Amino acid sequence: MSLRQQQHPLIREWANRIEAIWTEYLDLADYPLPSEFGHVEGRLEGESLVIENSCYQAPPFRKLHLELAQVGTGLDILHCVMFPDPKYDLPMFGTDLVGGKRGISAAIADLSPVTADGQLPTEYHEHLSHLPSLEFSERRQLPEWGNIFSEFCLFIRPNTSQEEAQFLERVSAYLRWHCQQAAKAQSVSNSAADLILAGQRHYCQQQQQNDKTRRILEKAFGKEWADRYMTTVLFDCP
Ligand code: 18B
Repeated sequence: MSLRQQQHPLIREWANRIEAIWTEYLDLADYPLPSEFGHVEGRLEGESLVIENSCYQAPPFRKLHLELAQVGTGLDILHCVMFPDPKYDLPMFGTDLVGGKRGISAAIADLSPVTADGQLPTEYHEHLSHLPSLEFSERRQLPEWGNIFSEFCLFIRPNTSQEEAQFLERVSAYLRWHCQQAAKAQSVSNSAADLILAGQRHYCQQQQQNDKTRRILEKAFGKEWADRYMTTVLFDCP
């Protein structure tokens, strides 16, 4: 049985949706991850961790990464990042779901700016600021490294199935819009691309400071592996 079948229903549904939207809008080709990182199982200090990675490339994206993970039999994780080719002025789409039998504790998704002024492209800002505002009973506070996220970042603990459904609808809308914008993106000058690349590097460096992610990887695979994984698979830069 695949890992996905055993995971929290919201994780399974979000993973299925991400792949369906990618397939609908993008021309997917395999992205070769180092073979040791496709399917990984680790166990140190009695904590087992299973990771399943899917990775694609599709213009104008350099890399599309979807990862499902399970710690022991209790903690389920979905992680996904879309890395645009820096020749295009596109934000970073990222999402993380963490939870288990007692429910999802963290549901996060954002379209994050990478330009020096910290602003999303005008069309993105315009579109996102006109979406109807949503009620969630529990919004969560971003950590300090999370200053990379936009004002439209959703970070909640869903407390009802209705809130789960509302999260899923809104973040699917983010992803669909992003794919539609990407399809018509025009490439920028080399000097603009250098700035975008620097912005993507900064995004990755901030994400690498997530100690909650790092600790789980370290417990199952050790410090060195965890660092290599975070800098070459989760948040790498060309
Ligand atoms: N992440 N997450 O991806 N993380 O990867 N994640 C947690 O209820 C993993 C991303 C983000 O409060 C938690 O507190 C593991 C992306 C933020 O300090 C755990 C992997 C984004 C927080 C994990 C993984 C992102 C967070 C704590 C690799 C956003 C809150 C759960 C498979 C675009 C951090 C909780 C804080 C939390 C674990 C964000 C356990 C192992 C792409 C902001």
